[in-house]
Amino acid sequence: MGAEPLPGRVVALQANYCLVSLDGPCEPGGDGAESWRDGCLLCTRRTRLDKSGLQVCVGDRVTVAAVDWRARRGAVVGLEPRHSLLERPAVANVSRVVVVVAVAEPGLDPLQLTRFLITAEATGQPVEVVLSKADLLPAAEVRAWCRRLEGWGYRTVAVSTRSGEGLAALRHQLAMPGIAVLCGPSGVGKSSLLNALAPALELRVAAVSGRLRRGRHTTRHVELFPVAPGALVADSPGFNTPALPADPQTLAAAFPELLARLRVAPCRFANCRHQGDPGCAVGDGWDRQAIYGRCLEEVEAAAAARSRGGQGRQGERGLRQRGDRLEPLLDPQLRRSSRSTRRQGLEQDLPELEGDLSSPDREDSDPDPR
Ligand SMILES: Nc1nc2c(ncn2[C@@H]2O[C@H](COP(=O)(O)OP(=O)(O)OP(=O)(O)O)[C@@H](O)[C@H]2O)c(=O)[nH]1
Ligand SMILES: [Mg+2]
Ligand SMILES: [Zn+2]
Repeated sequence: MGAEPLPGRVVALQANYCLVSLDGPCEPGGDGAESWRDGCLLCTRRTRLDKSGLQVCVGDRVTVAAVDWRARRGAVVGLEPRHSLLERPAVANVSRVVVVVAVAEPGLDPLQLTRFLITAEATGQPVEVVLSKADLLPAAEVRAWCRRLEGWGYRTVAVSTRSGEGLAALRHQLAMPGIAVLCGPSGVGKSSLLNALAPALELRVAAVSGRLRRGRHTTRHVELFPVAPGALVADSPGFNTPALPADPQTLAAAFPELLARLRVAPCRFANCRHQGDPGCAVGDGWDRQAIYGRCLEEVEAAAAARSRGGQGRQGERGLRQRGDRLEPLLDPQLRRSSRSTRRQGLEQDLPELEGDLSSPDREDSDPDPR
């Protein structure tokens, strides 16, 4: 006690605690997930840290004080700036995002894959695709998928934990220093892949179910595991419908094949929708044009709804109904939120902290299943 705070990394969040791996040599996947967790410190987050508005996320670099070595407890007292952030699943300081989709069971939906890729692109880090369950489709069809996704601009590797195909290439990719996140729909085999690469981890997996062969939300929280010296991989809970960005420019920036065409020549109009507009440099007939169009419509509809919402408040002439009386509507910044609203806000900001290892958090329960 009283010693210099020790640097480390948050590897999982559990209720109001976080699991921190202190800096130093860590054994890559050596003795399994349990012993890797046992080597970490279960840390509280000091209120001072909370009051500063900073929220700890898996992947964050932190400092830990008040260490009780026997109980393997401590307190997070400092949070270092992040160099990148994947919003969902929430992981800080990611070095690459690996979007995993199955070629079958559940079937590959190019729109859903695109939504995962858009979230991944927002990190500004390299994005790769893993086509899992390659054993479930004829090799020629798997190759066709790979070529298609490479045409979108993504390095793609087909893998199967059943046949072993592609596992050596994936191991090589994940062994690069930094944090790689495996994300994608439930049931595509993310945890199975980690088990195949590091069998000692013994992560929980479960068979897909139902007519659509969907996953069962088996993984309940994000957790980092060492797979090679300096290399951590995050397993994450699958979900179905990643959110889209708020504005069309950010959306366009998430389509590498569109950006590649714009680099050759710009469109005539700065606000070009790239949907057959006059003077569009992107042109027609690109593979994801229709998918881009659907995403764009959704982004535009959400923006229009937001601006209508603003007008709506003005239309109420500054009054709102409260029970059976009208009261003045305050500027949202001045309004004091009710206790329950404040709590909801906290839950939204800290989805992981509300769950624990035994109860599902927001990450795994999809609000609008498809
Ligand atoms: N045919 C086939 N099945 C696989 C393969 N890899 C995993 N599976 C099966 O797919 C099912 C789902 O695997 P999980 O690893 O639990 O999937 P997940 O992506 O981690 O799912 P969540 O944790 O729910 O997000 C299990 O029954 C696995 O045995 C594969 O390469 N081929
Ligand atoms: Mg899983
Ligand atoms: Zn254009």
